[in-house]
Amino acid sequence: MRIGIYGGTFNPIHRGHVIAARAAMEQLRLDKLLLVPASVPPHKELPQGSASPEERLEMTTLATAEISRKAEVLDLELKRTGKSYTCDTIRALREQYPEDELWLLMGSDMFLTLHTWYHPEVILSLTNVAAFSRLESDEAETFARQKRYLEETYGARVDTVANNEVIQVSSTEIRAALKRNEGREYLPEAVHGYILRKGLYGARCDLKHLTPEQLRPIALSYLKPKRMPHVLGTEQEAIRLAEKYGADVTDARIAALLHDCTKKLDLNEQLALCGEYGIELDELERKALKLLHSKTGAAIARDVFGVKDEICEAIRWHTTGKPDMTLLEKVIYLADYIEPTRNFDGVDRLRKAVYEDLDKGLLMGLNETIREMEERGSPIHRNTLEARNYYKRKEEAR
Ligand code: DGI
Ligand code: FE
Ligand code: FE
Repeated sequence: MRIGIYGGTFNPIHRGHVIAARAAMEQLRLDKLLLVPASVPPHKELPQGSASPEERLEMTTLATAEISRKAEVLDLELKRTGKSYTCDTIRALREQYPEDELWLLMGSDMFLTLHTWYHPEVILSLTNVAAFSRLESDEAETFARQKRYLEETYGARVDTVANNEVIQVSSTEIRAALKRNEGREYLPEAVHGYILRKGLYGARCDLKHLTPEQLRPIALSYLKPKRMPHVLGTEQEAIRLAEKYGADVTDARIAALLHDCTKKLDLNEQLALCGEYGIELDELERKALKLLHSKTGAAIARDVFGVKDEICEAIRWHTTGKPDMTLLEKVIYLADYIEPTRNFDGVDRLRKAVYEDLDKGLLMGLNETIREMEERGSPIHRNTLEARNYYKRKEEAR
């Protein structure tokens, strides 16, 4: 495998990093890219008002949504105590990947001072180096000289990654912009949402009165990158269904954006939220992780975003359904089920039914869930069964 290693303070990670990372993946034909947020960078003190190491780790993870599915974030520098030295990181990664081709990525200023780093001979004996460079720049000659020096002195293998698009902005400038409530265009969407939600770098945002457009980046910041397309797809499907069946489009969008906001939490984290919000659970819910996120998601929607009851209820019932659902509840249940990235067997038949007759689609969806649960040997929740029986009787009465 060809593996890229991209370290940095990432305070915060921004579109300049994203573009550089993508250029490196493509030009070096990397099979994997490891992003390594630094804990205490050896060459500078972190400015006051910086994000914590954990927050920088989380933002870096969110940014991978705009880099590649092959990008991973490592916390090894954050776990190590004391200063982060690149040679220690490279030693650890070489041990983990003894047979692979490693490429340490860095900006041009870093590249030009590489021989002054702590143990450059160790670094250069364990990994190749790729420096980002702007074509048609006057640095070409300095670059070539440094490349030759490193090759001759350390037997290094050095390459360059052309990076013309490089966004001419630094994290320092972005932090200043965020303080003025600007800077959105320089940041991956979910990273910007995370900064607003946590009030990092002096950014301020009233979470209680958001339009769907304002809510979208913040909602994305709750998700694992691989779930983001699903939630965006659910928003689009909810708009179409709300328009077709006359539900409130704004309410549908807000419910769709928040419906899975607690999905990435594990069982203990879910149970802690249930305790905090006084959510009652039956025996099955206490051990079926997947049944908890709709309840905790509804609680977060109300508590953090001040969302009105109808929207919270739509989130609350999106996994199991229930008898006698409101129009908005049906729209969210079904948008979640048939949004464009869903691709299970029979999804097209279900899509067709949903757009012919909402209740017919709903019954089909409920039956499909029950069939799937039976196939997997998972216990079916009471609400799912009651919902199915209710809509079955309703159809028979027509
Ligand atoms: O959160 P999503 O994956 O987008 O979708 P969802 O909220 O509809 O969750 C789907 C999962 O929930 C799926 O893995 C099956 C599970 N689920 C749905 N109804 C029941 C259920 N699990 C059990 N045990 N019983 C149910 O009745
Ligand atoms: Fe869900
Ligand atoms: Fe979902």
